[in-house]
Amino acid sequence: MKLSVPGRAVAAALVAATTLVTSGSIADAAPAAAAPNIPVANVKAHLSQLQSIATANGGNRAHGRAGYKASLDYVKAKLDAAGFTTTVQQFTAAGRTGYNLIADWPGGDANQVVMAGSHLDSVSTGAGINDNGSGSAAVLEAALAVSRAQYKPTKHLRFAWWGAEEQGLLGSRYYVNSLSSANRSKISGYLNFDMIGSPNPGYFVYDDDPAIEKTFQNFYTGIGISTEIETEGDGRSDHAPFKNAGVPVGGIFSGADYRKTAAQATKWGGTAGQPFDRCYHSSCDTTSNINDTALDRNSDALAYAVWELSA
Ligand code: DTR
Ligand code: ZN
Ligand code: ZN
Repeated sequence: MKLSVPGRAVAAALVAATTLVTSGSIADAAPAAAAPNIPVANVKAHLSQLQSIATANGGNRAHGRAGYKASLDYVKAKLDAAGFTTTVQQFTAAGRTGYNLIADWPGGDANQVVMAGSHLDSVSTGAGINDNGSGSAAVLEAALAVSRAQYKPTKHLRFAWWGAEEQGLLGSRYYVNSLSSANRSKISGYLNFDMIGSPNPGYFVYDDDPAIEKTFQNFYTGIGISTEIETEGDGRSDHAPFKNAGVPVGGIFSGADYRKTAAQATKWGGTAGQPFDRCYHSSCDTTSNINDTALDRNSDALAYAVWELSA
């Protein structure tokens, strides 16, 4: 509507509002597309592939090792087949070549970019299936769900898989530093997923940005799960470079090597006095080191936030 004719604009808005009210149901208005349920079997199938990649490459998917590049090639092929525009960003860190994978979903407002990302590297001591095959597989499956739905969000969607997180957030920092300040300011939010299928899970939500936090909170409230604020990892994952550059950030986390308290076991189940992930950074971080219920809920939370924040 033109601002030069405010009277008309207001009148038109009133007519529209009246129409909605008198028609008796807001269902008559075109509803925003609802986020899909993410099939956890698909997420687990990606985890099996990442496990096989580690097994075939010396037991890990670490920065600078063959298992990392093979992981990236696996994710990239899925995205290319689904219609994403993918970019591999190469960098050098700790004397080895590293890679970030960026996948843009064509369309949406390029001045309002919503990003969801996870680190794809493991430590060298294991396959890294909860840390962080879980986030990587869930972000991949959410991206594939965008393609299946042929979702047309208002904002532009971008998905990312970071290299060299375990070396000190090197891939995500490289990406943020590589953006012009104009392009940085177009990112309306960055959502981070690092460890979302912990075997003795908690449900933690980052509290960095109130609107993003509220979005995740609404999801968990809707499925009857109480959450806690994530305080353990401040600055310990790939959202930190974005936050430091002034980008609003958020995310979810199911716990690492800290122990679950009795109060937490009462509300979430699981075992009090045991770590959320007893295989954190160990050789037992395999496909057996995943709680399917947590992975399922958190994958759905991820998709919900992507849909809601880009609508
Ligand atoms: N950055 C993770 C470990 C980690 C520990 N606490 C948190 C809290 C939130 C996200 C991540 C983490 C790793 O990759 O080892
Ligand atoms: Zn780690
Ligand atoms: Zn991690």
